[in-house]
Amino acid sequence: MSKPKIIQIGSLGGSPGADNALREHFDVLPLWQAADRDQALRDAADVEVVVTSAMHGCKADVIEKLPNLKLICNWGVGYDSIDIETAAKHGVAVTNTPDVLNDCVADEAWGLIIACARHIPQGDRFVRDNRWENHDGMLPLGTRVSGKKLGIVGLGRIGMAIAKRAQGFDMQIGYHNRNARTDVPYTYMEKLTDLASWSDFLVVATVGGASTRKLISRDVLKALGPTSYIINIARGPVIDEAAMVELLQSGELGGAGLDVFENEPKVPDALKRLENVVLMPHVGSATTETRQAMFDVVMKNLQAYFAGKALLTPVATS
Ligand code: 8YV
Repeated sequence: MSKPKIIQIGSLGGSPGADNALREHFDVLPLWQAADRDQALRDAADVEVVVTSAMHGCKADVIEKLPNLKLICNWGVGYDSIDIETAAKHGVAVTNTPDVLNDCVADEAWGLIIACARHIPQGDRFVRDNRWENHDGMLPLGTRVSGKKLGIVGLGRIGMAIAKRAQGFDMQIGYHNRNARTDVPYTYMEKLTDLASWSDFLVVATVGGASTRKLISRDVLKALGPTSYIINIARGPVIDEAAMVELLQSGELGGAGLDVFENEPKVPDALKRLENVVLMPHVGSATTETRQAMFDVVMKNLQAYFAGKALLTPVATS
């Protein structure tokens, strides 16, 4: 029996074995390897399914060239790099991988909070460089985390997992969403600047895309102030990155723990030169267990589609 055809926009190399598993079950057109991308898409006019990821996305140019496209399967929860409006216009369903990565992304947010406040990367370098052994100065004092105030921008599934962990640190929790939630005991703040000036640590856990672009503006960062930290595990463009760099340089913002950036994988050199930041290469979901779980969701959606069954995790496209 012939295998169903799919187009893969880019490698799912972040999930070991995923590319092979797709090839085992499907007749895969690896678009990133095509010498002539447009020709490859024209030749694939009968294909109904595209597999992609947050990094590779799926733009209108692909959607519009595939007249039989019915489904875009995203390996990742955030789908801001997929042109949802064009997909909806063409009746194309989109699936993502929610929930399975909440814990690991929340864990990484906490890693960044502690790493920033307690200078973990600097301490590691201090020991490796033999500065401790040589009595060469001291690591600067850190900032207490336990008992402090944690602000969460975007109290969704990942935001809730971050808040749950904060309870173990005896923290007060405030949050900002478009609307207050009625099912949580945390303090809602309608104005983002109010949440920022209240917070010791402000974690960004909101969706990406046009609706949240530069939501964390210069004013919000200034309200956070010189003794507080911004942590971002969501999407780079949610923060006004240029303003953040300036405020970190001038000391008007205390520090930053960043897993995501405006133009990945480019990270501004000015950020790399700063001591009060901890930088990670967009790896919130990057554990063996979670990456496998994400791929399992992709596979289940593909299998459901080709079996004519309901999709597991469809995204609302309109
Ligand atoms: C990426 C992510 O999928 O799920 C998301 O939205 O950002 C990540 O899990 C992963 O980093 C590969 O791009």
